[in-house]
Amino acid sequence: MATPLTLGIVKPDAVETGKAGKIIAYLEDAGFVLRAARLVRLTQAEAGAFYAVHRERPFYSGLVEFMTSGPCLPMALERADAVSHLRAVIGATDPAEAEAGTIRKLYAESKGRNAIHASDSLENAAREVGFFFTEGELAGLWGQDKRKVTSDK
Ligand code: FUP
Repeated sequence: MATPLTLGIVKPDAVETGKAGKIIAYLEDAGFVLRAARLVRLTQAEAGAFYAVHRERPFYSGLVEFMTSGPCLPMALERADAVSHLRAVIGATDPAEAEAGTIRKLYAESKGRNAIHASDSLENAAREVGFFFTEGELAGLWGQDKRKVTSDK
């Protein structure tokens, strides 16, 4: 069975303040392999569609505005238990409530500008990885040489 993928996004606040490299290093140290990644500037339509599940929430328009305010870095991340493990290492939505040592505690500014997105279920991970990356990219970047993933780095 294929090792599971999840979607992480280094959000515009973290890219703008030069924390993208630190966040990628954190993720690699936590055992994630970058299967695909790209710096993108989301349009209003793209950010709105990505976060459509939140469209009735009061923070939705601010969220879309923030996510389109500068480049962000979507990443297809591979690891055993990828979805649950990425959720664990990013920490709570609000960095004030995030556990010490989590990405949001280390790098997020606020609940709205919180450095990183992570898919919250296997179903959403599949949808969100597909939102940014094609099957061809995911397979073709690594080809036959894709190194084995270790789960407990
Ligand atoms: P999370 O899964 O931790 O990213 O949190 P949610 O899916 O609940 O929310 C998605 C994004 O909406 C958060 F990352 C930040 C933003 N948000 C707010 O700005 N205010 C809120 O009260 C809740 C979420």
